[in-house]
Amino acid sequence: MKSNDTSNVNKLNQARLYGIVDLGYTAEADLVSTTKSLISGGADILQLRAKGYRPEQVEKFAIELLPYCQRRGIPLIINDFPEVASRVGADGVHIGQDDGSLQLARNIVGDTMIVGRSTHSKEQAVVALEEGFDYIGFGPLFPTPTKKGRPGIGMDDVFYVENKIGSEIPVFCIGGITRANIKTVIQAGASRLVIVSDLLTADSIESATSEAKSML
Ligand code: 3NM
Repeated sequence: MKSNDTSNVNKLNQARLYGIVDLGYTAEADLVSTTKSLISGGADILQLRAKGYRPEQVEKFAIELLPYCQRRGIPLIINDFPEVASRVGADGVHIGQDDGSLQLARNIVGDTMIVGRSTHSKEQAVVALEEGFDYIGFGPLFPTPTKKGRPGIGMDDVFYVENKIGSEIPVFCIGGITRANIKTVIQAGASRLVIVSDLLTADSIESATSEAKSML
């Protein structure tokens, strides 16, 4: 079952650039400034990703970031932790292939929250659509330092997934996407992207984000 929060679903449907506030790149002390820079640069939706952190730490980070996102009308999605998303009143949760079914997540977060799924093949993308997820990530298109040890799946299936799935729910291509290769990824059929390290390691996160956004 998809989210029944029409306001957030509308924002999701219009989103082109999905930014991630990733504790792998951002120090705890910089979480708020990074969030503000991504939003000012034009990120349409944000995820809080804190691999290796305990749920109570993620909850603390989320509580810190939510007011800034809410003030600017940017949905905040919590990676991996439906319980945290539910407790802090986030806009959504993002879960991976090994994190159980959509129904399991819905049992925790309810019917209004956005629930997204990582998919790594066109077959997984089709299954996620059929299951009823609100959006999918599709990748990693290229090898990436943000998910070490994963081969890139390449761009051959981007067109198929964008047409078959993207006509129903938003498809965000992810993994190794940078300002230098955005054009190629768009030429392969993508219309919505997630960019993490290229933005978070830039001298100016805001300028890098706005440059990426202008190419979408
Ligand atoms: N998920 P960057 S790839 C968090 O394919 C994440 O599901 C992926 O970071 C997936 O933009 C990825 O630095 C890393 O490559 C994205």
